[in-house]
Amino acid sequence: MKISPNHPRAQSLLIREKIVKGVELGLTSLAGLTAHGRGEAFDYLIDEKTHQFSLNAIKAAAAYLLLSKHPVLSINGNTAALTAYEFIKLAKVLNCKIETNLFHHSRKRVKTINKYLKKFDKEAAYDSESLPITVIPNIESDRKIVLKDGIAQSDVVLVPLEDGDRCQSLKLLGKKVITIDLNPLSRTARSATVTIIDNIIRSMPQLVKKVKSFRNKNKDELSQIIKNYNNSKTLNQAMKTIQNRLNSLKRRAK
Ligand code: PTJ
Repeated sequence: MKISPNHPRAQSLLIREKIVKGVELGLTSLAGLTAHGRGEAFDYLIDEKTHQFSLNAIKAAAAYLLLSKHPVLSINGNTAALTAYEFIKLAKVLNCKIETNLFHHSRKRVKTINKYLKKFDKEAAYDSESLPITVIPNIESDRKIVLKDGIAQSDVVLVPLEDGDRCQSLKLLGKKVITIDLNPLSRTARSATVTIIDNIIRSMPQLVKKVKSFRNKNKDELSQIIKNYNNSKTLNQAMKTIQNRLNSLKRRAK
């Protein structure tokens, strides 16, 4: 669909087109479209911008990723459609790999996503189809299937647009979990180590930039950034922002 740049919701419609394209390419599930709609609603509530609380979370996420001995970037159908290229860039800067892990699992979609990533960079993604797998406990969905040398071995995992139970299980396994989720009320947002409450379209490029700019910091400086970060505060600030926006919209409607 051709979207006029003069349309008042042009940016949002362009992002929507990326998700639709993701479905057409076989990257994104049909359920991914509704998940995107939920994200859009929350994006509207935070005024479709990156707030200071998200920038603080991005800083903490960059510090965790740089201090990690074995970071893994978990990609799904929605994140592949929206930010595959940023995933590749982040994997390159961190010298780590991307693991495809799906909620609505199908071997075909895993293959399609891996092939898509390999078009950008041959080395960026794990070869999920041929590597040994294992199962992480306490997860109902097929998200429990992970790579033995990938997520199973990781100490820090980036799991954006997650559905909830895997984040809690990964935490129970002692891993640090970084998520990007527009909904500060979601189970993932509430149980992650670091929650970036922002649209992945806006936050992934900023995360890549932050990791690049923090590369020269020493361990003590990175640890201090982590020490200064408080995820409950981030969630509360996001909810306060939503509350203020609703109040201001209410005043305008009078
Ligand atoms: O590709 P699959 O099979 O692994 O499935 C991926 C989805 C996203 C469909 C699956 O993980 C799922 O059902 O997720 P949920 O439970 O709908 O949660 C997704 C969360 O991401 C929700 O809290 C949304 O608000 C949020 N979200 C959606 N779009 C964006 C977003 N957050 C940031 N940026 C977005 N663009």
